[in-house]
Amino acid sequence: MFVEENMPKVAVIMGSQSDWPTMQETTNIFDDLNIDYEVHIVSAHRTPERMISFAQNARENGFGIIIAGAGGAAHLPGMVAAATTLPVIGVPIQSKALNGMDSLLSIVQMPSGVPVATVAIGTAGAKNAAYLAAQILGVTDSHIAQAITDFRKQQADAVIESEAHLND
Ligand code: RP5
Repeated sequence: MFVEENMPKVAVIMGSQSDWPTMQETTNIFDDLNIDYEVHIVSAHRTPERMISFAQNARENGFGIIIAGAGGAAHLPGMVAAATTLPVIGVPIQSKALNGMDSLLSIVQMPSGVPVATVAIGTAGAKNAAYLAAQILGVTDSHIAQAITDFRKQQADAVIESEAHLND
């Protein structure tokens, strides 16, 4: 894997092991793009001290961006954002009871001054969290910027290809 010198890692954190099937969509993309990351389970409600400690030490531990997935009363992304000035991307997990609307509203409606970049509910959001983080890193890392450009081209080509099959 090519990792640029001093390139910050991305933290992929989630409130519960049950969030992992969704958040694995994020790490799959980082694997494809050769982006360095760590995964941690950090619960806002069950391990609050661990959450604050993680957020407060994230920068000195080499992280540049935090992606936080949580469901239901999804307080993790907002509380982590409150305890760090690193950019935080929030992924609303698709909950069983309310289909993720609870997660979305818990994450998105932050008070001014403490932003969380909130993506879509569920797997689309988990994937877009990875692409958004990559695009942020791509501002200063030309290899990652090129990898995103290549991905966008493949994606566009796949659309054209899918249309061609309709006329077979
Ligand atoms: C949140 O509560 C987690 O992010 C998870 O989405 C939700 C349910 O957690 P479990 O009861 O499945 O551990 O903290």
